[in-house]
Amino acid sequence: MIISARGARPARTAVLAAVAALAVPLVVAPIAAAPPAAADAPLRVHAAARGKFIGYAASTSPLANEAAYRSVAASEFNQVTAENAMKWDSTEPSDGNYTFAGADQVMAFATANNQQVHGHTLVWHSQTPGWVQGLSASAMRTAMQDHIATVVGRYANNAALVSWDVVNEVFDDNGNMRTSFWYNTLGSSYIADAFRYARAADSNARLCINDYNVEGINAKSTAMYNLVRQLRADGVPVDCVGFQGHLAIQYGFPSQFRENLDRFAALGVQVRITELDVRMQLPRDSTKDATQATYYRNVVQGCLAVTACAGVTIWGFTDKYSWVPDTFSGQGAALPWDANYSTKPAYTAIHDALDDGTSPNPDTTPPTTPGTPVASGVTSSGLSLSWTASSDAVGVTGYDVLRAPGASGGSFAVVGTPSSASFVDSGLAASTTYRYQVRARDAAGNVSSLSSVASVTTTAGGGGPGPSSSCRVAYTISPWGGSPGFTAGVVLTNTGTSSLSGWTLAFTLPSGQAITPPGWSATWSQSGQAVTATPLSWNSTLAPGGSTTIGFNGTHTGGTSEPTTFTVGGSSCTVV
Ligand code: G2I
Repeated sequence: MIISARGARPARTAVLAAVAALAVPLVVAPIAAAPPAAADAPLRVHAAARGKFIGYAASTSPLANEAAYRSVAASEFNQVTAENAMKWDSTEPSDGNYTFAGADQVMAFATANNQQVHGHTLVWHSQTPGWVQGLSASAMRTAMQDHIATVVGRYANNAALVSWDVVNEVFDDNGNMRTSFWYNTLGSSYIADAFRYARAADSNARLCINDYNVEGINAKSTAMYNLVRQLRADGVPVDCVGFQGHLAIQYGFPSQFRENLDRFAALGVQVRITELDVRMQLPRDSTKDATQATYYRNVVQGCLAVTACAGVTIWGFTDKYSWVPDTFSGQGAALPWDANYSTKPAYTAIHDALDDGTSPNPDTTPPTTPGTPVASGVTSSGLSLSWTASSDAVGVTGYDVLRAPGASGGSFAVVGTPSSASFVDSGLAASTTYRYQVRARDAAGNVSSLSSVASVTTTAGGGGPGPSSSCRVAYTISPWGGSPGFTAGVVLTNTGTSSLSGWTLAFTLPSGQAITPPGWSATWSQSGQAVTATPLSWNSTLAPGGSTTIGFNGTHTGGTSEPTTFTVGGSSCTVV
């Protein structure tokens, strides 16, 4: 509680500076290699010990270019949100032309540093290109479907991506629906549709609705509460509510913050603070810093007190990169690190709220590096890996298995999290080289260095009649609660060794099911129960290992079973 008592805190800045001087890529290990006093462990160690995430919003340029920024980001946080790089104007600036450089950069940094990624944001009135805003109702709905299917589908199989802000800021401060171009064109139904399209594209990611000025109990948060309750009653897949937390010391701390989290938790959703910052009138002084610190502490303690609260994300972390001064004239200094990466009382407050004595001696030592994985039982589509186990003073809780396509190039992504030192991989392409690495983790969230890389080439397969499968289909059907409708998502992957161009996917819909045109990300047609999908220009070529997510809405007369056989060009695909 006494935030000014930590005279030794500047040592953290020195540690970080030393880390910054090390070669990238940075992992958590450098800080733990010379364990500081237990109470000086980074935020992520304490947060993990409490079962929460502690996140930051990543700014594209310093994440790519600035060692000091990267070192704080890597060492202090276990979750990241792209501040701008996953928004519509970044990912689909013109109709059907997708660009993922910034989004992929955040994914790669997160994977290298064992961080989860929260996707932000799919449907918003801001930072959405003009071409979307002028569309007719049916074209706008199709554009939304296509955008969600493509952006969510891109990361659906990436274990780092754990959640999405599906819709953002749908309310005015008085609790009325915001009269955005979305609402004005489609009415409020766009909200439920967006969640259904997102679920169809990724059945695992947690799907969130997010807003500001909803932290306390007020007209806006009550409107949000009623909307979430209704959506869930209608069977709409809303899993989570994000409270942005853009606070200002001159306006006071939101009233009934904890009670507000509690009432949403009682609806069965996860809650989280998604964009925390606490601005002040400049210049800073020690009194304002102390008030700001109490706000940060209150938010973290509120989240800790509510089981359904998953964690807290800070909107940035250094005053060097913050949206606040550009938006609120004369205000700023909103973040826990100043523009020179020195910590402020706000940092100490967050740290000490997370480290409140329930974990008096946090484990900061990572497990030893596991051995290089060794492959056995290699077939045309799968293999087994095993490796020499890591050791840990407290105990290894599991491993991450990372895989990259090809003998070189291609980035590593987590494909499995076994609890012991072996893993079976499947769904691989024949005659294809893959690289594998493993790392170990312990209960406190410490992660070992990555093992050396093993390269494995699958066998040619064949032997039986006909060619081996060179496509894979993951089909997801999401029934609409209370109505005879459903949304279906199909992830089609080229598991062959050469590019797949101008493909035609065919399957038979179970009887009683019918497609409601037009579907998205493909040209769909149905004749009897036979369905075909042909690509659009942007997804007509799938490179080896590449995939595309397509989908459609449909109706059923009671049954929502899935098709069992899918073919591309007449050859059967593996179904997962
Ligand atoms: O406005 C604060 C946040 C409120 N909740 C949703 C968040 O997504 C939002 O983040 C801010 C970013 O922090 C800013 O960085 O969203 C702003 C856009 O509404 C972002 O500002 C934009 C500037 O307006 C653009 O001029 C600039 O090109 O950032 C862009 C990239 O730097």
